[in-house]
This record gives sequence, C-alpha cells and structure tokens, in this order.
Amino acid sequence: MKIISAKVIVTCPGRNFVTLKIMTDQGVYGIGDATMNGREKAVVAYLEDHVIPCLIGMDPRRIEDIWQYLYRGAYWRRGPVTMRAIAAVDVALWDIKAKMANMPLYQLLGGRSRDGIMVYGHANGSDIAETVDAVGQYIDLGYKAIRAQTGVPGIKDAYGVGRGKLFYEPADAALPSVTGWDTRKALNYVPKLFEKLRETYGFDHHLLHDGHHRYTPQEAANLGKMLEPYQLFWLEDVTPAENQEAFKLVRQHTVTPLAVGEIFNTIWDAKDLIQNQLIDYIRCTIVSAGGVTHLRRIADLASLYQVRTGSHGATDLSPVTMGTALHFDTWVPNFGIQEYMRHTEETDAVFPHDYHFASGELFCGEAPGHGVDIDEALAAKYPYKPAYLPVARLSDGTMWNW
Ligand code: GCO
Ligand code: MG
Repeated sequence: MKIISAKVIVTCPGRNFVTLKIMTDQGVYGIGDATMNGREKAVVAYLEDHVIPCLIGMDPRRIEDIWQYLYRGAYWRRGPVTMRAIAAVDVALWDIKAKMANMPLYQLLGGRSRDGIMVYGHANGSDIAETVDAVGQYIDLGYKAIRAQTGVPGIKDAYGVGRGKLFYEPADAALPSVTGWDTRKALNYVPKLFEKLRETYGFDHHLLHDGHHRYTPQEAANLGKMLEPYQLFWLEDVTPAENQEAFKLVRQHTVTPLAVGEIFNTIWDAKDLIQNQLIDYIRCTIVSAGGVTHLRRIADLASLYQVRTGSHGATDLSPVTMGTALHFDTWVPNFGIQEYMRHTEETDAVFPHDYHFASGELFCGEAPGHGVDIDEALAAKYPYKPAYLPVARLSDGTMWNW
C-alpha cells in the first residue's frame, strides 16, 4: 500500500482551518487537522514544502515509523508548527488504518472505556450577572460542566468575554486587537463570580475557570486559595507553564485542582508537571501535540500519576480534531473531561461528521475511521481570511500575556 498524493485545504467557514488530505493507491483517504490559530500559513508551508514531498510512496500503514521519520528526521524537534504538521499526518494515517480495518478509531486504540464523553461549555458575560445567566443557559441545555468567565469592571475586554451568546471567537481581527489586563481588579472580582454561581445554582454542577496565563505564581496561588470554597473542577493555565517548577509554589498553597497544557506540543513540556503531581488535568490535544500517536504517550505517562485528560476543544480545533479527540476520549482510561465549544453551522457543513451531543455529553460515531470528512467543493467557497488573536497590555502600556 502506498501514499500517492496529499494536499492541504485552507478554508474559512466562519474561521480559518487547515486540513491535510492523504490519498492512497487503494482509494482510501485520510483527513488530518493542522490548524494553528492566527499562524495558519506557517503550517501550510511546512506541510506543502517539507512534508508532503517525503510522504509520496510511503506505506501509510507504518504510522509509528512515519511519526518517527517526521520527528527525528526533521532534526529541528518540537514546536507548534512542526508538531501540528506531524499531527495532521498522524491523524490522517490513523483515519486510513481504521477505514482499512472497517472499524471506528476507538476500537483500534483498545476499545470503549465509557459510554459518553463529559464535556464543558463556555459561559461568559460582560459582568457577574450576565455570566450567571449564561451558566443557567448551559444548565438548561443539559451540561454537567461549565467554564465561567466574566468581564471585570475597569478592564477593557478581559479574557473570555464573548460578543454573542453561547459563542466566543477570540481570533476576530485582521491585525491583533489590543485588550487590557489588571491582576488586582481580577483578583477582587473573579471569586465573587463563583460565590454567586454557587449561591444561585448550588454545588451539583462542575465549574471551571481559565486564568489564561495571566497571573504570577504567587498571584495564582492566592486565586486558587480564594476559590477553594466554591469547589472548582479545575483552574486552568493560572500561570505560564514554560517554567514547570513554577507550579510548585501554586500547588503548595491551594487544593483547587489545576489544569495545564493547551499550548504544549510534546510530552517534554508536561513531564515535570506530571511526574511531580503538580497538576490534576493535562490539556494537550490531538492537533497541537503530535496526533494520536504522541497524545497516547502523554496520557499514559499521566495515568501513572493519577493525572487525568482534559483535552483542549476551542473553536480553532477543527471538527477533525474534535472527532478524533472523541475517539481518543472514548478509549483513554484516565479520561477527565473534554472541552467543547460549538462550531458554526457553516463549519459543521464543511466538515460532515458523525459525533453528536446529548445531555452534557458528546458521543463519537461508529463509522470506520475518525468519522469526520471534508466537503472540498463547499470548503472552496470560503477563502482564507487573516485573523489574529488579540494581545493584552497593562494600563501603563506594558505587554502582558493574552
Ligand atoms: C480555551 C482556550 C482558548 C484559546 C484559543 C487560542 O481554554 O479554550 O484558552 O480559547 O484562547 O484556543 O487559539
Ligand atoms: Mg484555555
């Protein structure tokens, strides 16, 4: 069996997506996601100029060998561009293998470990009252877990505040828009949101919060401590994790569960956090962390330390990543939760898929492969549109972490 061709499809049905399609001499093809929000073209070039020429003629059944070829063979290891390109190839190859075996992907991974995948949705509002209402809407839709983010008085466009209901798309400007940040104001306001949420809805639902890399380790520890009475499911990215050691300080001061990893690309980014039990949930997902082949290694390492998975699932992760993640989640023994931000109708139409939502859970389908396809004719109707994530500055103009 041979790979005879491969192509990269860029489409913008409401937001940009980069998709790799690998064709074989047996008529079976596979699809992989290579989207990097705000830096899409870098991965397109990496795939078209440096990966696809090497793939032609290779045996698509040799998934592990091709992964090693692209990782070791590049010499320049790791990084968001390289690992997304590898992920796209890896996912397309798993799709091909599962189609050849006439099995849904989760069966090849080891079979079903659970019936449904608990997901969390994004509730947000410009102030506490609006966010409390938004959480109520998710509860009405049957969600068991909800992430809550609020605008903060005195901060311009604080992280996580959407422009519409049930929908939040941060990459929305042709050049990065400038948002504000003020840690003191956020520390005063965010605990009040969770106090109000527990007062209004009780303790039956899981509540989550994303610090989006804004706090220093000491501030993060303080926030974790202040949130303890509200029993969060997790506090995410509360401080940047380039320095994995920084989490020691946070961990020593709070029992609020911690989640990290959406910007990690390899097991090495997470190794110390996992081995030292400094986090409770690992957020790496298929597209950013080298595909199924590598994410499986991360999850297995995590399982030794009772760290559970909580895969990133924002709208910049295409339905191809979501579909594949759901097969992964259906199998992985140490599953925790899956993030789920709904895609637009246009996106869902470009990527026909067989997963579905019911009662706060997602379910992968039984079609052979990962169950997600791309309608190329429809994709062609939505040309690429430059769109950047915002940047953040403090009130004196200092650049901060968005
Ligand atoms: C999340 C995230 C996202 C990211 C986005 C960047 O927890 O869902 O933090 O919303 O900001 O994926 O592209
Ligand atoms: Mg996040």
